[in-house]
Amino acid sequence: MSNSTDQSLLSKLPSQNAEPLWTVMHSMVKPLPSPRAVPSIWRYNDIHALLLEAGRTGPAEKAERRVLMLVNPKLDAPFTTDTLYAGLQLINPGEVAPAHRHRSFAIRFIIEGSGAFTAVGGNKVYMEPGDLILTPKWQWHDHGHEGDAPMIWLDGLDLPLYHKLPVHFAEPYTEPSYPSKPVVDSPLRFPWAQMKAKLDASSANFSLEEYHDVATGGHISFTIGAMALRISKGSKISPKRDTCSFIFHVIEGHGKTTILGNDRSNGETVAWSKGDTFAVPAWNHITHDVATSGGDAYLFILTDKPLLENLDMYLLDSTQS
Ligand code: 1HN
Repeated sequence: MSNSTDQSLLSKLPSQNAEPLWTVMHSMVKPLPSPRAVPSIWRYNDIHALLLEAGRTGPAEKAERRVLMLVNPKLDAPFTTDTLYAGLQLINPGEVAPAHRHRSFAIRFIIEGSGAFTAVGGNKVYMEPGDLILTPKWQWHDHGHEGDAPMIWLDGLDLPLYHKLPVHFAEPYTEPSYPSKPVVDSPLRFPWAQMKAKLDASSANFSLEEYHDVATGGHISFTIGAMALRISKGSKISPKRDTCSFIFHVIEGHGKTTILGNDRSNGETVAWSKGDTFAVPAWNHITHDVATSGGDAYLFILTDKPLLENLDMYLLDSTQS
């Protein structure tokens, strides 16, 4: 087609709400996975101080949830990675974070404090540091605190997905708390002692365990998965890259992670210690390196692997040596 015929054709398209694919094909269909998120770390020391400051200014119900969102520097809230949201939430003794339910799936990984509970679907589950607690979609949930010091946890949700799939919504409950009864063993609570024992049962230089849905034995949700990783002191591990993005939260220990982009050129090394949270976008090469001094490192990991598997978009880079 000559240039002038092309121009003539192009000029007729807008009125038909049509556009040529051939001028944009290469930017629309990229040669490699192309996450928009970049590697990023949120240091607990810094965010913790800001969260405590937020905790000194007014009750939780004022703002519904007292959360500092961990926002990827290349994206807007609620994107921590392209698919995952994380935030740090604080509740003070005596406060109630009022009951609501939403179409997104949520997890909480407890960082510090004691005496607070989350009530999910009528079951009141007390939270202890290291616990993973699930809030399946559309379950009424509220948080309360019967202890005497601020309680802090990491929230993880699949919220970013619903920017491109805008069918997500939330409903408030008519009362601040949904009627609930305390439960000791909940299928929604995964105590740290149990997970740590599984990780420690291996004598290899690392061990990785997924949290499984108690009823199905599969992933904890259709969208979000959770794992825990132990890396022995003095060990360096380089898992193969895949199409998943990850949020790592340091439970114990210290080390550093090198995160390299598609072509291994735009690398970044983040040094981490207890309480820090860092984001790794899809298709990045990573190496975790745990110092010889100190103990083994324990990391909690949030991933979008279930989502990618359900979409048949999970791919492991088999070319990596
Ligand atoms: C939510 O319901 C909670 O229940 C925390 O604690 C964070 C972020 C976005 C949407 C809903 C909670 C949230 C959230």
